Amino acid sequence: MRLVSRGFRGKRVPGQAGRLPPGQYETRDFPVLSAGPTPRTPLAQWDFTLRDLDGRAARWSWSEFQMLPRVTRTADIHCVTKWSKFDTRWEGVSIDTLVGEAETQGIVPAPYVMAVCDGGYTTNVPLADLVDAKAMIAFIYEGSPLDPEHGGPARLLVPHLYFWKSAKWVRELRFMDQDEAGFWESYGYHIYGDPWREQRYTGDP
Ligand SMILES: Nc1nc2c(c(=O)[nH]1)N[C@H]1C(S)=C(S)[C@@H](COP(=O)(O)O)O[C@H]1N2
Ligand SMILES: [Mo]
Repeated sequence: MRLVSRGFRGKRVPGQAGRLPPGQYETRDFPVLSAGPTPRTPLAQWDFTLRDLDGRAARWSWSEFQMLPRVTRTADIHCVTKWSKFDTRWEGVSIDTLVGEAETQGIVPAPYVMAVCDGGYTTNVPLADLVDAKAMIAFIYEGSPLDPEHGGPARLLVPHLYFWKSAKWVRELRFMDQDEAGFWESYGYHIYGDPWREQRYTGDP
């Protein structure tokens, strides 16, 4: 009995119960999952755009982007290939800040967003899932500039949805009046992707 109970204790960390969404396992690694080669855009050519339905754009160069207020956040991330990683620490610019700044420039938000990346990857997220401190454009991971393999110089971080929504090398958020499928969503992945409801594939509840 003692061995069994010791083994049981070894696998269970107090306070971690309920942190793992259904069907997921915990990993300490940080796997790299990319649908294509890692783009390498020099920072001097990097900019970030928020575009509304009329095509009006708010744009920040890398140095302008660096001057925006920053947020830090520790979050658990959940990949649809079933790994989850706890307590990842990120720093970046909150989407609230970007939308707020864009609105002062006359950009009109819309209820859906397509994230568009260097290399052509796209993913769709409702605006409501990006605001109220739910998401950021992250460029620092665990205190260091984000590795290119993990989306550096900057990636979208939306940790409450499956990690494919956290678009690496993101360059633009484009407002849409209706939800549209991005890259993986058009190949059969769920249009929304809530890990707690296990929305992995099209047709999952
Ligand atoms: N631009 C871009 N973003 C992307 C991907 C990609 O292929 N291209 N893969 C997505 C998927 S499926 C996952 S699980 C995560 C993986 O991020 P990581 O490589 O930092 O672990 O990035 C997401 N963002
Ligand atoms: Mo993924």
